[in-house]
Amino acid sequence: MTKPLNIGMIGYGFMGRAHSNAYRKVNNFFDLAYRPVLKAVCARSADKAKAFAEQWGYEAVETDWRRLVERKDIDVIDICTPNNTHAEIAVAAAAAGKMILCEKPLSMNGAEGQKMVAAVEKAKVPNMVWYNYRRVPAVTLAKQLIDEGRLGRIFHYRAKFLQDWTINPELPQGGAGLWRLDAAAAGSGVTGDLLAHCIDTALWLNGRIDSLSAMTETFVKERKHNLTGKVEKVGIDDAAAVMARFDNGSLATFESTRYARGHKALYTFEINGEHASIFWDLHDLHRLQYFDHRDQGIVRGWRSIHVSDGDHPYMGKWWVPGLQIGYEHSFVHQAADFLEGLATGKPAQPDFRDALRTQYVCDAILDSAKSGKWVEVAKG
Ligand code: SOE
Repeated sequence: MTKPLNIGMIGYGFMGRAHSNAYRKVNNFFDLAYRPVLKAVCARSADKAKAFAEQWGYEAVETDWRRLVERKDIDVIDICTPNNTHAEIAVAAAAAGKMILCEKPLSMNGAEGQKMVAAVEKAKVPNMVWYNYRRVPAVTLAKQLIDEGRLGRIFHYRAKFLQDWTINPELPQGGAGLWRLDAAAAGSGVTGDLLAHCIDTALWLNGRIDSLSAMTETFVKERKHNLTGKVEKVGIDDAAAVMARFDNGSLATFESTRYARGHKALYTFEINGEHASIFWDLHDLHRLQYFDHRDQGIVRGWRSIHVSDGDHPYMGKWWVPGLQIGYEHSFVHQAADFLEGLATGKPAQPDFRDALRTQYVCDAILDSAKSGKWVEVAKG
């Protein structure tokens, strides 16, 4: 018998769908002690909440997140709202004793993130941040290969996340769908939205980042604001380029932009070690490229590992060897790991404290870009 875990979802956008889909599928593929129940969805617009509830199978709707948080029949609050609302909701949910799953980035900045960490740790409620790319099987395999020591000493970490959807200067900022362009709602631009993914993966695979130097640029300086109807200054970073030093002595470069014409979501990373290198590309997400210098010379070369066999991470739970899965499954895996963590008492990562480390790196990037100086990353 699985134990029901009642979900209260706040928000109904892209991530509301990705998480709801994960809750619906997870028990079909993973044997778990807990089973998410889509109890209630909350949105300010009753019509939109109702339509979402109908489409995804939520039992009830709320239009005020405070009511949802106070409901006795809700076990987990899932925060899928714009970044500027994460902290207030999470602190209230923790005080009400709810488990919290929060969409990335954790918060607008490190200071806000600290309050969220303090709230969940004081309330001792399970918590997690949805950095889903860790759970793409090829990325999890990269972690396994690194942890097994196959790369040896690591020299370089190189990551990029490139998009092109904000090049049009007529695109407004603010409101549903476009809050990512509004600094008041998002906190930052590509740094918190895209680089945060690269940083989360990097910290997981290669450890702490000690210091960095960054530049950012806002290419379109003014955009009409959807909420005020006026042309307003754009406060987000449209592009960021970062040089960083890891605690293990390796060097990194990170780049992110929404102005790379032709790239829709090109997240790539390459890691070069003493013995071996790995490369991963979100557009080809089921493959891990691996080069091992210890191979016999005449056959040495880059191997393209199709991460779809039963002994690859997570893959034994899906179809048969050779048949691949995709983006949505990374959320199913993260939900499975969270539920597994509840059962075993070994919490799934990244929890709020772990995700705060990414926030500190984001803060350092924005500070360095502003000051033009090399900066130390806050420790935590
Ligand atoms: C932005 O376009 C975005 O949707 C991010 O917000 C997501 O976190 C990323 O995974 C894909 O791109």
